[in-house]
Amino acid sequence: MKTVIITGASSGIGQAIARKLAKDFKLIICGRRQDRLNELKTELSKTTDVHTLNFDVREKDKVFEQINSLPENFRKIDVLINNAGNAHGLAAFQDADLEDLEKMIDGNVKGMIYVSKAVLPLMMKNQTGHIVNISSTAGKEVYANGTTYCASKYAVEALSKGMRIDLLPLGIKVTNIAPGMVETEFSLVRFKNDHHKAKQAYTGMTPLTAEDIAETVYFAITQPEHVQLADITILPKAQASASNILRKNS
Ligand code: 8X3
Repeated sequence: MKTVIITGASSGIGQAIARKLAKDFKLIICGRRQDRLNELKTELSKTTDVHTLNFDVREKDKVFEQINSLPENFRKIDVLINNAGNAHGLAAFQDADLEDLEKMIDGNVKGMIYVSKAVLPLMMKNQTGHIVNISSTAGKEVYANGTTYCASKYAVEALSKGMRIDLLPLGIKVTNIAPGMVETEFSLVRFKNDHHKAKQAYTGMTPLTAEDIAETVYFAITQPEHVQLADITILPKAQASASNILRKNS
């Protein structure tokens, strides 16, 4: 049975991916919140072997230490799902909090680099493997008040393309998945726990769910060995671009 490592698995899209993959894969679930990882492990252990790793992708040393400490039966990694990432604040560049901007570069870009660099030696030995990077439509199109979130996701797009080129001789596939609006804790984090603002983001329209993205990830990683889905953009029916959203009664 193949082994998949998923970052940001303690909630949202990462958690939905773990649930979706449990019937066919062994899982290494990584996240910042050990209590949530434990709950998920208890749930999914009924179906498959699960190992938890507790780190924030921004903590370089911890990322390497934890991944290097994987037990022997979890060290042959077949699939890496780089899912961890967040938006912090939605503000004009001149007004945005510098710490928020740093958090997005540190987590969404540097975190993805750390995890990939830590996992790759475990994958490279096999001459096969698959990396799935969760990007965003914010990596395709810049929108007002989103400068640095968009910059971080543009970087994810570049990392996906660059990894696909560099990992070609190693037999490792790279898939970039760019979702539009997905209702998870994403907006709650972006709006700093303001439930009203978070809810407003999806008013009058039906956003994607974390499960929709999990289905897409499952599809991408269960293709025949010779098939490499390079880039998938997934939108809700009611969204055509960052600013073209069809809302009822608007
Ligand atoms: C999340 C999608 O539209 O909020 O990555 O940038 S959006």
